Amino acid sequence: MADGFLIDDVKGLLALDSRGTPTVKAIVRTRGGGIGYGIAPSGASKSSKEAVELRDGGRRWNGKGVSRALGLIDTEVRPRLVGVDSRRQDLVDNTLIALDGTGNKSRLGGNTTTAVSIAVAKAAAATAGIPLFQYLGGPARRLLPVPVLNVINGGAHAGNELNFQEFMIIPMGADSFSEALRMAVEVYWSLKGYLKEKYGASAINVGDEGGFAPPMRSVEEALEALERAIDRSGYALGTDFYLGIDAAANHFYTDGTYRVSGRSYSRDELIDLYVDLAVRYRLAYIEDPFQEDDFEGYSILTRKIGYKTLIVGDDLYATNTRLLEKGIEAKATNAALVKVNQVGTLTETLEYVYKAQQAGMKTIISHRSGDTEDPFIADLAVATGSGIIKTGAPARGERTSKYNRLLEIEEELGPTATYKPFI
Ligand code: 2PG
Ligand code: MG
Repeated sequence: MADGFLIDDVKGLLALDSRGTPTVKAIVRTRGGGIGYGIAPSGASKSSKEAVELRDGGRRWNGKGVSRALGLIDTEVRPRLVGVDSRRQDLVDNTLIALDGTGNKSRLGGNTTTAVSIAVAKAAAATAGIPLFQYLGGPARRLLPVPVLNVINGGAHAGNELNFQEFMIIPMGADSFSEALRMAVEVYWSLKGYLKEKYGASAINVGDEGGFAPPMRSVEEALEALERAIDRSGYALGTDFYLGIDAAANHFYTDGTYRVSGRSYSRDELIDLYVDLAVRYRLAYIEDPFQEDDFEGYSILTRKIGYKTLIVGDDLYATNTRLLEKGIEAKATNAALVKVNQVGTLTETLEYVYKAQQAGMKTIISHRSGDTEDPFIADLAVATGSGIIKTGAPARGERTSKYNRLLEIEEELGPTATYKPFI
């Protein structure tokens, strides 16, 4: 019986992500006939501290091919993993880490290790015949995550002049995940109508994460539009919905100055802007408000408004436990974003998640702007009891695959499923 969990085969295959960029898909089979696949997603606004993707360079695929990564799965990863117990995720991931031998996965590629790590977990769950979220999180997990849905795209994800990257709606007042999703879709559609009326038909083109990319210039304009859309749908801001932003501040920072809505801000002025926006627009979530090395800026903002707003480290931590420890020490944030491919293995990701939770931080399981049909993070969100997921607008297949999987999980859990506001 236990032999059924032994890894029988590991294969690499090219897949396309939602931007049409090649990525690594790994397929793992166990002796017991369990099959699992994993596909590495890919970011556009990356932290400098992330695991490095292995790309071919050269002219084919504009240098973004992954044939070297696939070759390494065949020649190095497969021989080391065949015969290993697929339930020993730690052993599998430590093998990948040792095989890579660098501090940032640059030899095997974080895309390679991410795909293989996820595929192994899925193959083990399939062999055991239990749902992935239960395999990863145990039988007691029943908290469905509150979705923070990015419905206006800016920054590196859209062709407009909005400096903040993401403007999100948060259906906090729902009683269940499925109700939250319905409420969010209603607001998404009402936003579409509002944007078309106010800015014309081209305003409803969408960005990388399925949110609209209207020709707006100021961040207030975007938040105003969300407030209007919520109101027009018959919901109330501050009870049914809250708002959130991912500033992704690395991208509008140079030499000590931030450029927002055509104005320059010092860090202290930017703190005042966030405090003001948080009050005016009921922000329950602010991600990456400062450039990725400014732990002090984060601490000040967390001290000021952390009692009612999540201050979330994404590029700040890059799913890296050492950076997280620094953040815990500095009381930099009250929440940590989680992206498996920022660090490159599931074991390191789980270590990071539980360390953050033990320190009293919320964890948010997140997609990437270049994502795929793989719904893995939906299961991961439930498995880790995170209570929050960030996976884009309720539109485009690579985003809806996660929402649709959460609907399935909610159905599977039946009346034991729970849904709780996070603030
Ligand atoms: C982010 C992510 C996902 P990217 O900054 O949080 O929304 O974007 O994948 O481009 O890093
Ligand atoms: Mg971010």
